[in-house]
Amino acid sequence: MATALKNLSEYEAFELKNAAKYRIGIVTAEWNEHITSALEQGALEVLRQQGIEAKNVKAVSVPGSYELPLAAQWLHKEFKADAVIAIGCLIKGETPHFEYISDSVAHGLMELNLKHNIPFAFGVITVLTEQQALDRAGGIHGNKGTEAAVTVLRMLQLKEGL
Ligand code: RBF
Repeated sequence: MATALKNLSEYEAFELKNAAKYRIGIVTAEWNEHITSALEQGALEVLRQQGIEAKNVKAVSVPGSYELPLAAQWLHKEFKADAVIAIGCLIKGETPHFEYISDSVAHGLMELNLKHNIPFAFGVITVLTEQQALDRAGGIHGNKGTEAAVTVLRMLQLKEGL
């Protein structure tokens, strides 16, 4: 499956079987939109390759990463998503805001995983520079949106196999 470096961006499609039946939500933050749209495209591409029909995928956007957990919960409750991919890009600035938002989103999404017993992927990149973000949005470190989509499908299959 993954390389020695656990880069799921180059996953082998055949290892994800019978994914077509799932309903998947994607919520993408608009801050650093040039990065988050590339991550979203990476996630959508995985779902398409896995044969998930467009009617079973709901992609919505929110203003910023801080809004991701609530909208992710709505995708589960209103759209009946079996799993949700939350996508955002936090670039560290000069104030502690970055830490507050990163912590809140990470904890908020983890809480949703355990509260609803389904995968809510942390497709949020938290970086120091824009270049680090570009490197992870289809650059030298792969596409973390692709990896988040592979992750939720793998988690759904893991649960099904238990
Ligand atoms: N949202 C992001 O998704 N990425 C950021 O890098 C980001 N930086 C922010 C920096 C400051 C100083 C503020 C006030 C907000 C920032 N936000 C960012 C927006 C945040 O996630 C949220 O949308 C707003 O705080 C409104 O709840």
